[in-house]
Amino acid sequence: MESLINNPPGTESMSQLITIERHILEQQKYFPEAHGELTELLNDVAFAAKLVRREVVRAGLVDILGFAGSTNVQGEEVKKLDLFANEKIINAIGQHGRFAVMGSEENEGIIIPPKNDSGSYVLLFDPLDGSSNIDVNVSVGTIFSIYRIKGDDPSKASISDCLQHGYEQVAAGYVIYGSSVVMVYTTGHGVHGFTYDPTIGEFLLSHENIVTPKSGKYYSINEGSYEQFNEGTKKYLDYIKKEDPATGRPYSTRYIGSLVADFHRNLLVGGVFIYPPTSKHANGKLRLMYEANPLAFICEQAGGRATNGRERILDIQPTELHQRTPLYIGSTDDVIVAEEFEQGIR
Ligand code: AHM
Ligand code: MG
Repeated sequence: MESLINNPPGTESMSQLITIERHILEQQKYFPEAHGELTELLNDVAFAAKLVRREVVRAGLVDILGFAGSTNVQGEEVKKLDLFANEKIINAIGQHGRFAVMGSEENEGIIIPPKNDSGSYVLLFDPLDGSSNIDVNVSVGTIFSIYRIKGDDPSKASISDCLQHGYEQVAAGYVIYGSSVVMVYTTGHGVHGFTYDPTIGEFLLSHENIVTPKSGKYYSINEGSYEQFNEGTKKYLDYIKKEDPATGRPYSTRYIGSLVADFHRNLLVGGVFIYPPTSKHANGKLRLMYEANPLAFICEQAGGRATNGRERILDIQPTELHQRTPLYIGSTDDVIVAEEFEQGIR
């Protein structure tokens, strides 16, 4: 498939414009048993992302039209953006009957869509990640993960269909609402990124077959929590800041506090993102099913590595929907070094 990357804007011919819908359709050849369902449901996700985008780019207008939780000039209740995104995604995706069961970071239990008797897939998602950045015009994102249901009767789908290993994902992706809006996805055949063109309302292929560097120069961690880190993490932070030209140290800190944005940057230019165990949160803060698993699938597909400091994220046996996990993710060599400190090997 031809890529847009080398063409200055405006010089591309129509044959070079590859929409996400067309790209997803092309990927269908890898799933002959799926009869186009996976294609349709990935397209549903891309559509829901457009709805969320429409609202995210108007976020600052809440001040004019009414604060979240208040009533706007039309007399409607103004929803917090993350709750709005959650509702949009559930409605936009749930109505087609392609998913038998869904789970959202914003909902305590599983969501059974109204027409779920024909869907053979499970959708798990974080509708708007990076909550502390939502109201201050800093990038936020949507993360999603897709599995097949375990049995063959969608109407019997239950929480056990949601609690599958990360390696059982059939697709995963994220949308970053940043200086431009980008959707990245994998179906296990490479990682592909699409930039939203608001003039035509389409996601266009902009990053084909993303391969993450083996090592980078960034480390991303909330160092404000230093006192809560264990000895391994503290030693790692001392190490990564030490001058050593042979290993490219010191690394630079980059931490936005929006996982999707931090992950996306490191995926493209290399580096490591760490949310370690802390004295307050022994399993870190991030959620296995909504954040770690989908990003781990993408990262591995791009040639990177994702663990909890000891074990591969995709091999962790989930026991609950909102389970948390420490996360070490990014360029393989950088993640291995961070793990060695965590394990006390260094
Ligand atoms: P959220 O789901 O409430 O938005 O929390 C997840 C976010 C991630 O995007 C980010 O990596 C992390 O929380 C930042 O947490 P902290 O403020 O502890 O560094
Ligand atoms: Mg989140």
